[in-house]
Amino acid sequence: MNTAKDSIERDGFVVFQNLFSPDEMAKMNSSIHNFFKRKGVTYRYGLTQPNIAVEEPEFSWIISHPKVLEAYRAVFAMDDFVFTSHADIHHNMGFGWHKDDAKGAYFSEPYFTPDCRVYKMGIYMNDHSTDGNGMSVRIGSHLIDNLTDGEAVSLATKPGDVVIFDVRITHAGKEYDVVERGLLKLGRLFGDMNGKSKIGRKVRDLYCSFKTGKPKRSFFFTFGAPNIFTYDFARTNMRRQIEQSGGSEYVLSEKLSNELHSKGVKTLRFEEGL
Ligand SMILES: O=C(O)CCC(=O)C(=O)O
Repeated sequence: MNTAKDSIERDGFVVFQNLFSPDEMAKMNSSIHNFFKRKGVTYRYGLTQPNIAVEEPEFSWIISHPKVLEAYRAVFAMDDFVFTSHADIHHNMGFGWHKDDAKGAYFSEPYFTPDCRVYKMGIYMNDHSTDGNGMSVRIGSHLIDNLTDGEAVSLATKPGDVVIFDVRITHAGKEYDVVERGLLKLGRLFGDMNGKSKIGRKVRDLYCSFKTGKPKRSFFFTFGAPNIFTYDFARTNMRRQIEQSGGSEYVLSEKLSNELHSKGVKTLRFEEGL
């Protein structure tokens, strides 16, 4: 029988169905909605909030949820793993094919090796079982150092399902269509090189609601095996999160750390700085 560990090591991802209840999904969706009413970083006319695990306690229950930890125990096939402190929420963000390795900058050693086991969880608020707008992956591409090899599949997730994927896998979110690309181009003509203007974002929000009825919302966070690959990823990713969020905090609250420790999961304090 194929275990979750077999699947993630062979394919680079595994889907767990119905991990969260409808009530839990409604709570998560409403937390993302309310958060973005008051805060968030506009980028390519979508909204994101990096470093949400450190900056916003409202999302802690998800990271330390017993079923989340059970799913991670299954993919690692061991109890010993570490929360990297990486977590972000997204609203109408679009992504082309990429790996979450910062093109190699997240790691200090060659990382296309079996010891690199840094696994991200993606939770999608909407039903992507037929629209192809959730996560797409190239099967087995976590073992390949390019963005083009591997059969591409769209993951047909429903609210409550989660995807755990190797951060080295080539993956994409919803790609921008011709109108959205046109909007970005128009913005650039007016000097908005990275789609950061709020007006542009509002226009795109209206377009997305008109096109799909509701915004695409998602939540991502990362755990890893206790080794150099995870520690490198955690530190360099935290630098990126701080830079993008404009914040300065990088240590998890005592509350979330203690919660994870009480369930046998390690956390990081970056005691020597970033
Ligand atoms: O929005 C998505 O579906 C994919 C997100 C993604 O690719 C990322 O966070 O690296």
